Order: sequence, then structure tokens, then C-alpha cells
Amino acid sequence: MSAFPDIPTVQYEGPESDNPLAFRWYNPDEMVEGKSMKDHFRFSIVYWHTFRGTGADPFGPGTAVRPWDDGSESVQNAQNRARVAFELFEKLQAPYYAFHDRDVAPEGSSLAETNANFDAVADVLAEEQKRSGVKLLWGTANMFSNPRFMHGAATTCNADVFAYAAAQVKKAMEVTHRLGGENYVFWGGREGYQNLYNTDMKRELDHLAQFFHMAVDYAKQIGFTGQFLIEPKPKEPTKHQYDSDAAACLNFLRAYDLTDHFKLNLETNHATLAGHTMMHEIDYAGHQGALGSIDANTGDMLLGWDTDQFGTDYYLTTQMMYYILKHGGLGSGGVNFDAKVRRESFEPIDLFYAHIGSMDAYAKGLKIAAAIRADNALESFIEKRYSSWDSGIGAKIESGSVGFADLEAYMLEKGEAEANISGRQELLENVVNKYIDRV
Ligand code: XUL
Ligand code: CO
Repeated sequence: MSAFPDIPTVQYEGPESDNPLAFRWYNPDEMVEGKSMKDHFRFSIVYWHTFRGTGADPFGPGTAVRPWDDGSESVQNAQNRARVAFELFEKLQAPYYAFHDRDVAPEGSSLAETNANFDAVADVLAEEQKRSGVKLLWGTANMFSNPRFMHGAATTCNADVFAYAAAQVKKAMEVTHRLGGENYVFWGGREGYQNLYNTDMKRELDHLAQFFHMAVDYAKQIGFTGQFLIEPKPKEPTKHQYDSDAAACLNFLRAYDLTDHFKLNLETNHATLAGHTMMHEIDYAGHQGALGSIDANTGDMLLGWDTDQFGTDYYLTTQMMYYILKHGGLGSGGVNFDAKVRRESFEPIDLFYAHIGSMDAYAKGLKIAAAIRADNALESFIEKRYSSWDSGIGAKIESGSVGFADLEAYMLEKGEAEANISGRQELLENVVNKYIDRV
């Protein structure tokens, strides 16, 4: 039985279409820079917001109307929900999905029962994947909702809780592996602290590294070859999350000899919470060889928290796609909509409008970014801007063949540096607008 009987499979109809249930820009087979849009994005839908989000906020309960869900924590309800999820994935032409263990299956009264519930729902997920061809982009473990994780999971002060978390990740990795998951994500749910007065930061970071090394060892043991990803976020729920931003994560990975095993899953709203643009995070991870995947969403300019909205802003999607293209694409990652409809958008059809609009915005962003790149419109300016490094003293510095004394001698002889040239930021902003207009 269909949960969305009035909604057809969403098709590409082109920019002039007035059909709100059609793609205007996302055309899966259209080639951009030699690759289909489908392969550029590898769009993925998240289970947690789309199928477990209720619209609850700190001021009131959920508002979402989800006729297929009986609201119970039964395995049967979870299995039904899984079938509905795949209907939505297919109708949106999304080739991937992603889940936390606790999104898809209810917790039992013991770890053994919880694992059995997870397996019973994974059976349906496996069946539905096979039937529909939709694949698992990544799995992860929710180690932040249950009260046992109040002090963290891998960074808890309670050794038993660390052991529980290890058991949970072991199981989540096994199920991800069974379902052919292409990545496995660690977002540090409560891995951080509220106040250093009660916290041994060094010990917690050491434990986090041990936890990751155990995960790497276990992946080898079970033959899981998917990519491990860490998802940076600076705050929420803790005041200071250890995985603050791309640079902090990479420093941690390097310090604990983990860089060979992890890349980053960058999330737009997390970047802005960290005080960065998303293009900064993508460029930083990219030039460190650590660009893994994207959690696509956006914050709100007037709200300072993780609002997880669907991104529809062409500037944002253009910037993201520009830097994703620059760094050679997402590899085994994808554009994963870690985004939720607003509490007031409570009808099932809103889930469709939300994903369609954002898929279109990324598709248009990709086309704009590709057009900028085809004309070398920004890169040619940057090349010229740094041309003093291509020969003469700049080339000598870059090759490491001169030191302070040589540079002093050079400057004493020359007397003054060459005149600076304008950074032309405003001109370049106009150039980006020109491409947005033209695509
Ligand atoms: C939280 C967040 C998570 C991770 C997966 O802000 O983004 O949903 O993506 O645990
Ligand atoms: Co996320």
C-alpha cells in the first residue's frame, strides 16, 4: 500500500516548469564536467529527520502528521516505516539514504534485545534496498539520546559507558557492512564538555583516539572497506565539541596517527556555527585530502543554532559545488540532506517540496560553478594575484633555497617591495553574479 498515493515519481521538467512536484534543475542524466548530475551529487536522504522527526521543539510537542506511523516503539512499526521510507527515496529519485542505529529500530530492555530489534529492521532494509536499488551512503550510531551518554560516549568519565558505546558502534558497523554502506560516520554527539572544572580534557581526547583505533581494527576484522568519516561541529549539545571544525579534526587525527583512516563529513550549518563559511570548510578539507562527504543543510541568519534547514540559496550551493569540483568531487561520499522541514510544515507533501527544492538548488549551483570554472573566471585572477611566487624571489622562497639572511640581502639591495595590486573583491562578486544570471 502506498503512503504517498497522490505523489508520482518526481521527474525533471526543466526551468520553465510550474509543477511543484517536478525538478527544474536536477536532471539526473545531464552531464556536467564529464559526469552525470546523479554521480556528482549521490543525493542521500536522512532517516532521522525525514522519518523520525516530529517537529517537537523546547516549547511544544511534535506537529508532524505521518499517517503510516502508529507512534509505537514496536519493531513492526519500524519495519512498516522502513518500507514507507523507500517509497519516498524512490519517488524523489534519491540513490542513497543514511541512518543512525536508533532511527531505524527501537531500543529494547537490554543490549541483546536492542541488537535483535536492529537486525529485524535491517532485514527489511536489505530487502527494500534490493527491490529498489537505493543504497546506503552511511550508517552511524546514536550515542547521544539515551541518558547513559549524558557525559559523552567515547569521552565519558564512566568506563562502562565507553564499553557500551564500543559495543554499539561494533553492531552499527556490522549492520552498515551487511547493507553495503559506503561510509561510516562519527559525529561526536556529546563528545565535548560543558565546563573544564570537572573535565580531564587530555584523558578524554586520548580515549576518543583509542575508540577510533578500535573501530579501524574492527573494520579490518570484518572486512568493512567503507570510508570512515568524522563530522565536525563546534557546539550543541555541549558547549565545546571536540570535533570543532575541519582544522581541529585534522589536527586531532594527525596527533593520534589516524589520518590514513578518516576523512571528513562536512555539514553546512556546523560550518556556520564554527564561524566559517561552508566553502572554507570544503576548501580546507579538500586541500588536506580529507573531503569525504557533505551533510547538506543551512542555518538561519537570525537564529544562532543548528536549525538544519533545507538549503535553497544559489550563492551557497554555487560556492559549495565550486569547491567540491575544485577538489575532484566527493568520492564515496554524497550530498546528504541532514535537514528537516519546519514544525509548521507538518504534512507529508512538505517532505517532497523540501527535498525537490534543495536538489534543484544544488543542481543549479553545480551548473553555475561549472560555468565559472569553464571560463577560469576566478582561477585566472587568483593565478595572476600570486604570480610573484612563480619566478624570482618568490620561486626561491617556495623551493626552500633561501633563508632570512638571503631575504634581508635581497631587500637591502632592492630597498622597497613591489607595489601591491587590488584584491578586487567587489569585481569578483559581480563576476559570480554574472554567472548566476546567465545559467
Ligand atoms: C547533528 C548531526 C547528526 C549527524 C549524524 O548535528 O548533524 O545528525 O549528522 O549523527
Ligand atoms: Co549531520
